[in-house]
Order: sequence, then C-alpha cells, then structure tokens
Amino acid sequence: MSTQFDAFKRKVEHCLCAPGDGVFTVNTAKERKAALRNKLYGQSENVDVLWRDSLTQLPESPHKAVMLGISSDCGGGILRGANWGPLFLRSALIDQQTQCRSFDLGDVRVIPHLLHDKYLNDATISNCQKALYGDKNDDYYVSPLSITEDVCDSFYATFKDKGIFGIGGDHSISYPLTKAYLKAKREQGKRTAIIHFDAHTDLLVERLGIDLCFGSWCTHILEFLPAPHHLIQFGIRSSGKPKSHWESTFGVKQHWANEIIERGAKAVADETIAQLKADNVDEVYVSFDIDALDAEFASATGTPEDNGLTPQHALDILQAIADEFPITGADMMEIAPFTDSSLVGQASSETTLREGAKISAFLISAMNK
Ligand SMILES: [Mn+2]
Repeated sequence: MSTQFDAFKRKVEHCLCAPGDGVFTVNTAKERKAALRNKLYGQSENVDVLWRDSLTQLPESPHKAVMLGISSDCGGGILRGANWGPLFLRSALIDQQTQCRSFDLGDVRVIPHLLHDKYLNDATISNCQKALYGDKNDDYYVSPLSITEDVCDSFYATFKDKGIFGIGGDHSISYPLTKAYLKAKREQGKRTAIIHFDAHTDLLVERLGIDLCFGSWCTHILEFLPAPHHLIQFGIRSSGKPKSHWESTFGVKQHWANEIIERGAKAVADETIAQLKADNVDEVYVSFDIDALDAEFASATGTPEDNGLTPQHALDILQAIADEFPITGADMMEIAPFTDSSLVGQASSETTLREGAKISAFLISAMNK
C-alpha cells in the first residue's frame, strides 16, 4: 500500500496543482484564486507547499469523496468558459454548502490547447512534457483527458473504497472519469450504471473528425458498461433525432425532460430503480451536465436550453436512487461562470453556481456514505 500510494502521490505532485490553479494564468483572476486559497488554507502565499503536504493525509482521510478539478474546455466548442468551473464551484461550495466535506486532490495541470495525447505528434508531446515536468522529461501524459484517466486509474488502484468527484470543464472530461471508474469497478466484480443528466445525448460517434469531445463522450464509454442500457439519461430535449433513434441505435435508456415534467420525478425514479434492480446493479456513477437544468437555473453554460428540469426534479431523482444504490463516483460539468447567455447580469451566473453547488453537495454527501 505505501509503495503504491507513494507512486500515486508522485504522479499527483507532477500532474496536478493546488485546487483552483488549473487554469494557467499570470495575472488574470489573481484575486479569485487568492480568495479560494484563503478559504482552503487560511493564506494565499506558498499554497503549493501546503497542498503537497496535504496529500500525505489522503489515506487516513475520513471522506470517501475525493475532489478533482479539470479546468479544460478544449473538448467543448459552442461557447467556452467551463475551464473556470473548478475554481468557482469550489468557492460556491465552501460559501454556501458549509456542511459539504471532501478531500481535495487539486486540479489537473491543463495545457488549454490540448485535448488528448493520441491527437499529438511525438515532438509536441516531448515539448509539452518539458514545459510541464521540466528537464527530467518525465514520461507522464500532457493532455487533460489523458492525464485525468492516468491519475484516476492510479487512484482507483490505490483506494478501493474512495471515489472521485470530478469538476469540469466541458463534458469530454467525463470520458476519462467514467472510463477509469468503470474499468476499476469491473475489475472488482461490481456491476455499474451511469446516471447521466443532460439536455443533449452526447451520443455522436465523432464531431468534425474528433471522437472524444463534449458531444461524443457517451458513445465511447458504452463498451465499458455491463450493457449499453446501463447508461440512463435524464433531461434530454435538444436533439436532432427522436428518442427512439438513440435507444434503438445505441441501446441506451432515456428519460427526456418533457416526460419527467409530465410524469413527475417520482414515477421516473421508480422506473429507474426497478431497472437497476432487475439488472443487479451494485453501484452507480452520476454525471451531471448543468444544462440538464432549465436555462432559468443554468444560463452560465456553453449551451443553455429552455424547457428543462428544475433543480428539484434532479434532486428528487438523485435522492430516490441514492436511497437504494451507493453513488461511488460523480461529476459536475459545463458550469461556465464568466458566460451568461440570459444577459440579465451577474445574478444568472450566481444562480447557475448556486444550483450547481446544491446538486454537487448532494452528490458528495451521497458518496461519503
Ligand atoms: Mn453533456
């Protein structure tokens, strides 16, 4: 255990940075970063040392939920800005959800122009390794999706009864988060399902030739599930094709927003629980795209959509599932605090963060059980 943890810690110290520091800046947002550092560490200077020291406490941490920020929106593409999610959502959690506790692992060190190492040539990888890891030219990955999967793989190999709560970033980040989770659970002999809240299906095979992006990540994790219908989607409403197309083409299960609004959250939750029981599911992962919520509650995101769920719809469904199944991994994606499509000022960005923090706190506390 200790050797394995040491290897994990070494990887984290190279590939991650202090919480909230995932967006590489020199001066921009200096005050916001300092404010979060003060909340987390009581000081804004020399935080790097405090963060590194804190990592030694992970094995003894009483919290099963381990927070990981991934400040990448390179996999997005309509309106970007979700790279600021990890910094802002942490602040909202600390200020508004004071009972919420987790171990904060930090943020992935993000080169904002990169998505996944498989899209890079050797010269670029080598150059970026030099930039991130120095002259030692360490053999670590350099792109956010690749680093995230590698760190999560090591995490699940080291900690069997802890889980990652990921903060994005655009939704492509859920690809490495869920892939690492599903691989680890399969190895443990656990049957899993993904509970996915979103206005969109994220079931493209590729988008403009790119297979791993915010619109396609779901397609590429299906092979890691016990069966495709173990991906259960809630809140879909913005789609060029009808529900029957997605269910028959991919074998997934969908509950569109209008069905949830018409039938009520309880009826849909009951049906989901019956499905999960019939499939002998042991544990579930929740991936939450904030645009599952109606634009009234989630305007500060890349693709806000009307006619969506209320936060209470989502919480009612999640509570019902959490009452029956352990939630052992989760993420909150696509909160883009500096964007605000409603154009009614600061309030909407604050609303998005407030509702995102509420749902995040619920998921974190469910994971801690
Ligand atoms: Mn999505």
